Amino acid sequence: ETVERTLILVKPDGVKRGQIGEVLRRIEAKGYRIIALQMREASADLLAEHYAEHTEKPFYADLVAYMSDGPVVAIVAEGERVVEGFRSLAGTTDPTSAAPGTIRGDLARDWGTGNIENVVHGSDAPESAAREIAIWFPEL
Ligand code: YYY
Ligand code: MG
Repeated sequence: ETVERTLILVKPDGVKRGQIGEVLRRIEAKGYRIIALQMREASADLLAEHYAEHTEKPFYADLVAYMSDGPVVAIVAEGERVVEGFRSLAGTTDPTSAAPGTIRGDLARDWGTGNIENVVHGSDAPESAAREIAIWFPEL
C-alpha cells in the first residue's frame, strides 16, 4: 500500500465556468477521498510560495494574473498513489494537447492569448504534495 495525499486546485477559470462539481465528481468517481476543501482568493505571496519553482520563468507574471482572477478551490485528496493518479486524471499542461477524457482535455479552453489556463493544479510528486498541503492547509 502507498496511500498518499495530494494538493488539488480548481483554478479561477474552472470556478468561473462552473466546473467545481465536475472536478470533485471525477476525484470521487476514481475512488479518492476528499480530506479537506476550501474556497479562497490566492494572494501574491501564497502564489509565490506555491509556484516557487516558476517565479523566475517568463510566464510567471501571466500565471499570477490568471491565478488571482477570482477564487480558487483548494482540495486535499487521499488514496492509493493519488499523486500520480490525479496527474493522470488532469492530463497534460497544455489544454489543446491534453487527451480527451482528462479534466484538462475535456474542460480546459485555449483562449488564444498564448497564456495557459487549464482548470486544475495537481502536485507532481509526494514531496511537492507535502510542501503544497502545508502552504494551503497549515492546520492539517
Ligand atoms: O504542473 P502543471 O500545472 O501541469 O505545469 P507546470 O509546468 O508546473 O506549470 C504550472 C502552470 O504554469 C501551468 O499549469 C500553467 C502555467 N504555464 C504557463 O502559463 N506557460 C507555460 N509555458 C508553462 C506553464
Ligand atoms: Mg507543476
